[in-house]
Amino acid sequence: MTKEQRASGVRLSKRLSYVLRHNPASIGLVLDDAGWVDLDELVERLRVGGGLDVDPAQIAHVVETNDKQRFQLVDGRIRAAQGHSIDVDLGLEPQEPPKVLWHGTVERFLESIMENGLVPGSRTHVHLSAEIETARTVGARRGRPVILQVDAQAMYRAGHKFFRSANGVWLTATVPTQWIEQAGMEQP
Ligand code: HQG
Repeated sequence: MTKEQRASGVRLSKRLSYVLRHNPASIGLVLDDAGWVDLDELVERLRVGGGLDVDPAQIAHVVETNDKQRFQLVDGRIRAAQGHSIDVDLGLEPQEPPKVLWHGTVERFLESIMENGLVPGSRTHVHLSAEIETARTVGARRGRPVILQVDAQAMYRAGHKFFRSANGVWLTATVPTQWIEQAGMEQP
């Protein structure tokens, strides 16, 4: 893959994330309750409503090669695996999380997080990861990453529900402060 092909794949992935997670209406698209839409319909709406000429094979390629496996393509239908701000029911079964899960954030949010817990913001869930490295990368999108350790097992035993998306992201409604501990701050 050339550098340009990779860049255009990333652009298309971002566009798909926007449309399938946050704003299908922006191109006149309607998702079903679980967030799925026909691939052919998506292609058509991207062309007519979004002024973007892509074919189904290009989208399938992005789905396959996406670094975080952000999309699912099954039986000619596509959806985002997680990350939604619009109300969709991914149909995930609650499951027992690992002992600890990690959340990457930045220092400017800490005071509020330590006061209010982790809240989903515009998304439907708080996003957590089983690997500390992933949390570091997520935090680093906004600045110097601060890693929070979530006592997921104890939270689970206290009755909180956890879900694992198709691409391995752990989702939960909120994380009250009592289960959060700061794991360490990156050196500049
Ligand atoms: C913060 C990307 C103040 C939270 C990533 C985060 C992820 C609070 C921000 C996925 C807070 C929300 C999600 C509180 C939480 N007060 N700030 N009480 N509670 N926050 O983007 O977890 O590449 O909605 O720490 O990889 O950063 O797009 O969530 O900084 O998996 O596929 O509020 O997005 O995936 O930000 O990222 P986001 P996130 P993709």
